[in-house]
Amino acid sequence: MPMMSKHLVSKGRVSPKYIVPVHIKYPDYAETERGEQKPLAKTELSTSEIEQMRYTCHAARRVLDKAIKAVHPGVTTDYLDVIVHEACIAEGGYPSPLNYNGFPKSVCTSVNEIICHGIPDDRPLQNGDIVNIDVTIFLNGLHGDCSETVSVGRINQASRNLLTVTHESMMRGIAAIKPNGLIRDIGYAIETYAKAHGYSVVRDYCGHGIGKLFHSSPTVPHYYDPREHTKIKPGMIFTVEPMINMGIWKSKIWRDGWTAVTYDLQRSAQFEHTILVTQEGVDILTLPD
Ligand code: HM4
Ligand code: CO
Repeated sequence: MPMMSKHLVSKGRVSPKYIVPVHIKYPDYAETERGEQKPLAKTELSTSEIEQMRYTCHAARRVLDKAIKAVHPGVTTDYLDVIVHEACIAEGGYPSPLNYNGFPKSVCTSVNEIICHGIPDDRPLQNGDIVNIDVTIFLNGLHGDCSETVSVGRINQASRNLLTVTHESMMRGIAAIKPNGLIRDIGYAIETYAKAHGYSVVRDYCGHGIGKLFHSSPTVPHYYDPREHTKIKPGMIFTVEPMINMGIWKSKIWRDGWTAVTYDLQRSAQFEHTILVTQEGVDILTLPD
């Protein structure tokens, strides 16, 4: 074990992967372990598909809530993976991360300085940690995506503030969504709020369109990008998932090729909803019922 401060996450061991029963409908990448096949030219959904999307997104929330309830000091992120894997199957769905571009597990679990795409392993969560659980389920041919960062046991005031500000920045980003407005309005609202609290916004990972594909257009930056002129249209479905850092925005990736960690090893938090743009405004699809 290398010398490491107790504040830092060390990499645990990754267990062998689980299988999904054959009665569950798999996304196209499940067997190839590659990305998604994109000749799905039409990404807009019909009215009935949007109703299906509401169901899928509610299922994602139920799965996430089960995982959050399991978070306690001493519990491994592997155990959270088992909970999410089984809960997705119990909903009749497939855990979207599993085999997506070779991702080895059914959920992303990102502890402390991990920004996103943490791979569940055998490291027990410690009192004072923060952990983001990012759940995506593929159900009825559609993906639904949500995440929360929660405390493990008792966390300090600085971490509590990070969680509060990160959640509020997501909600302000969502509130900035206006039909016929611009995608960049979202990042403007998030960045303005996060910076006012002394935090930085991750630039290397963005929100994304979601539906028949796990990741599609539009790309949704959580920072202000003045060059971005994409219009927000009714019927669009995408995620808002700001990653907010206590230190600088820069990131690096572990040698596992997935785990994104803050460059300065300070903590990062994230919250995520899948949203539908309506004629009037916005529907948050991944709220609890
Ligand atoms: S892969 N979560 N997330 N996340 N990918 C396994 C679990 C994963 C992602 C991801 C946030 C934004 C974008 C993406 C993405 C391509 C470029 C292949 C479409 O992979 O955009 O992937
Ligand atoms: Co992701």
